Amino acid sequence: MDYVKLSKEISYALRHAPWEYELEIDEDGFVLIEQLLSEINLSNEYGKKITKDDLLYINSNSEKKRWEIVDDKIRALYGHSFPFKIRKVTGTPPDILYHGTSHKAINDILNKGLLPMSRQYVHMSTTVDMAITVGKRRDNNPIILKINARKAFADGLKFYVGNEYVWLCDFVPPKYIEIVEIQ
Ligand code: HQG
Repeated sequence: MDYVKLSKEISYALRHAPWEYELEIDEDGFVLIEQLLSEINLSNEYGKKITKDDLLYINSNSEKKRWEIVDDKIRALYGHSFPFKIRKVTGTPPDILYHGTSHKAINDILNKGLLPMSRQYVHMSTTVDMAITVGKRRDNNPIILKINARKAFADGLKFYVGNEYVWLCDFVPPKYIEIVEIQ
């Protein structure tokens, strides 16, 4: 059973293309597990019928908590790109957040700020290590940015809760961003 492949397919459906799976998605990003599974199981791609237990297994064994499963519903906690912007809960962020990015993007980010690009929100990490992991998806030697979330929040910027390690913003202006020198 290829759980990595299944995990990617579920995240793809919940974050990027609910319509491809004929999912009704509510404004908080939730869909009915039954609806999702009946679409996933149409293809028989995984050699067995996928059940809610498979989703619970993936979510509890992943180092990143990508989804939230509540009763008969599931949603992605971050990463969305479809045009209808889902409602996220605002919160008080940690004083400092981090963002791992590429050498290619750094000048634009320092000039224009962090933009959501193809996603609904800008994603930030609570730890340098996680920001390094995120940044390595785009650059072998990523640049790590430190976000002065305390100041930005005090100035009225909204922060939204992703999960324990991920915070979201609509946009982060350059004045709250500085490069972290990694030893
Ligand atoms: C960059 C994955 C130019 C930004 C990850 C990033 C994360 C700019 C890229 C989550 C820019 C967007 C999200 C600007 C930002 N000019 N480039 N003004 N502002 N950028 O993938 O944060 O494993 O949409 O630095 O691990 O990299 O899938 O966002 O390089 O948690 O669960 O534009 O997705 O999670 O890239 O990653 P992304 P991200 P999963």
